Amino acid sequence: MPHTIALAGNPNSGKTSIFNELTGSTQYVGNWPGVTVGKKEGYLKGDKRHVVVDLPGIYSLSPYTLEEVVTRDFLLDGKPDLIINVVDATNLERNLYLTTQLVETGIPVLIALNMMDVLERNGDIIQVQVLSEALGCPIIETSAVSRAGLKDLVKTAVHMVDKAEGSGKVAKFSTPVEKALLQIEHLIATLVPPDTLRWFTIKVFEHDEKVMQRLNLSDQAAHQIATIIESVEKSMDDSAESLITNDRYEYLTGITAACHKKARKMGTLSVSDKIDRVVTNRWLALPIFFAVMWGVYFIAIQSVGDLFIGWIEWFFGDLIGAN
Ligand SMILES: Nc1nc2c(ncn2[C@@H]2O[C@H](COP(=O)(O)OP(=O)(O)O)[C@@H](O)[C@H]2O)c(=O)[nH]1
Ligand SMILES: [Mg+2]
Repeated sequence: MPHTIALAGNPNSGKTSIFNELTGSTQYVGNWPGVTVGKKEGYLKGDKRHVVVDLPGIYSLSPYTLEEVVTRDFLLDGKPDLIINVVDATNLERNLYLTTQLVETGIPVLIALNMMDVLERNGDIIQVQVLSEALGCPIIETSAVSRAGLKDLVKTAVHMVDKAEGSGKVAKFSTPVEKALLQIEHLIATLVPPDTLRWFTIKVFEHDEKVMQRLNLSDQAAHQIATIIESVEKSMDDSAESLITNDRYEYLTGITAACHKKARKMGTLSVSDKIDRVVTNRWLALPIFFAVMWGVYFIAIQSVGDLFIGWIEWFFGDLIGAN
């Protein structure tokens, strides 16, 4: 049986570009069972021991879109040996929001930090070692268009699959949320594989209907869980789902603040920033202001004004005066 490597990430992060480079002509294109979401599969080039699957692009593992459901069902039931999480380096925080959820599935995660060419062109810097340690996942910097880093990516992926290396570090939430998660964990621990327990626990806390159906809890357990969630929602005055979202972003902001330096050079300023720089310049601001005011006066009085006066004279003098 070949090992399975799943490519997961946000839409437009470069999954399909990387998939094409990894699999070459061995790819097979079909649909996921029962839905019209495209599925691409193929062997690693020259290596029939590893199958790569290109998963649909998603922002989160919630149950709201078909793509999210297809992806999470595949991760939980298809049991891939490794996830290559393709991360758009130019949109780090938003992409890592999904990464934290992939790590929770208990499947080992290798990050392909893609679009490095764009990041470098912008002059931004990501301290990859710091990020890798914070997430507990190996990171390979890649650029799918120039193929930079792809050989390293394959080598590391195969190594991780062979060694069956463990999963990354899970995000920590605020104390009241962690307390509730611990209580829920005890109630569902015997119902799910140990590796996936963190993921299921968070989903139960978020009232994820699909997960609740799947777990088929006893009435008593369901009631206990409802009470746990209600008590946190009441004390924190927020819904369980948004507590998780907010804590997740807070956790990520802490990580990215430590490893991501954004350049703000003249060459990378937006057009409106560039205009701002000129019109608010200490020496140029007043002359520009007077020039603009003179321009407005000139247009209003000289050209448009003359035109109006001409019309009025014609209307009263020629048209009415003639009668
Ligand atoms: N500059 C640059 N563009 C990339 C890179 N990877 C992918 N792209 C481009 O980004 C777009 C989205 O890529 P695609 O592979 O379709 O993303 P997917 O939605 O994750 O499958 C395409 O136009 C790619 O050519 C990269 O590393 N650098
Ligand atoms: Mg794609």
